[in-house]
Amino acid sequence: MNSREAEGACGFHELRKKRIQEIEQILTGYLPKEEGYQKIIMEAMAYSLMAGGKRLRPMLMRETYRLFGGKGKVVEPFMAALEMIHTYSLVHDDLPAMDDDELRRGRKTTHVVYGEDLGILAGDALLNYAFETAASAFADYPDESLAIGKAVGILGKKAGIYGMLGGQVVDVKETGRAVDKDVLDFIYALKTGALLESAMMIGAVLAGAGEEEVWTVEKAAGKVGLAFQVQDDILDVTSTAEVLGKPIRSDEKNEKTTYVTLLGIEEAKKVVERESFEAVELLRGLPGSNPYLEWLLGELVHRKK
Ligand code: GRG
Repeated sequence: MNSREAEGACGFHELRKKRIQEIEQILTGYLPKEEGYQKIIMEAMAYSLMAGGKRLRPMLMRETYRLFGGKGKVVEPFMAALEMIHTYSLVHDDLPAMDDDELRRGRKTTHVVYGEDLGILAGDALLNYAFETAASAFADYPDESLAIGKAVGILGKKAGIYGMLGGQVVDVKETGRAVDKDVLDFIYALKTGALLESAMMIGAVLAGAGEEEVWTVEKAAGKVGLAFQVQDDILDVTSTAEVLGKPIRSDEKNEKTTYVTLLGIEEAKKVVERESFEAVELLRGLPGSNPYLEWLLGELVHRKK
């Protein structure tokens, strides 16, 4: 990296912090009021949603929206909705019936704080409220209802049985058994890739991108998803719980096949580099440009948490 690139990267690091703060303000604004007899569920939703995290999905959504020239606020309810869905998946994944983890985003997991019953309900509440939040865009941005309808469809499909949920089903069913690379790729594409695809596709759709452009974005985001998950596999064996804010060696504990167990760390690193590079190349073929988005995708290759 030369000095000019280093200066630019430093600026991007600062910009990333600012963007995370902006996203957290948006999330706070869309959380339900903590009131009524059921108040505890709103508290549990806020506890899990506002626990930190990289805010990658809403960030990718807004940067893709900007890539296609989007300038409005219609993307904001979708940024919040997607982070709610992502958080619900983490809350449920940590439950005793799934990975049974006590640490997430550097804090006690939701079921540890609120009990298993409310942990389940907090995940359900976040999923349901995500769609209430996304649907609120119809009333708030009536002139953009066609794109909003498409975005809601993408959100539902990519979170559901043809997306994250479907991937999690195969993951759970295959836990404790060795799987081949085709099945592993299926799990990764759905469990991890689908939400990242929805982030970037929704950003594109809301900014008015055409069908072919949205398809290119989906393909690029699929590569980001694979790179992201393989890096997750690598960090699970190379990092620490303090840095990750969640337990390490969880794949070994859960007897899961990963890219590291199949290919070894060095080959897995090459996959991360290759997929990220190809994702950026695909985005560069699109009409607009967003240097911060390109930098962010590069950062994911070298991420430490
Ligand atoms: C329970 C339906 C259901 C799905 C669970 C997402 C998921 C499926 C499980 C979480 C565990 C896991 C390793 C998922 C793969 C995707 C992934 C690496 C999620 C963590 O995302 P980050 O790193 O988390 O963006 P933060 O906390 O930064 O938001």
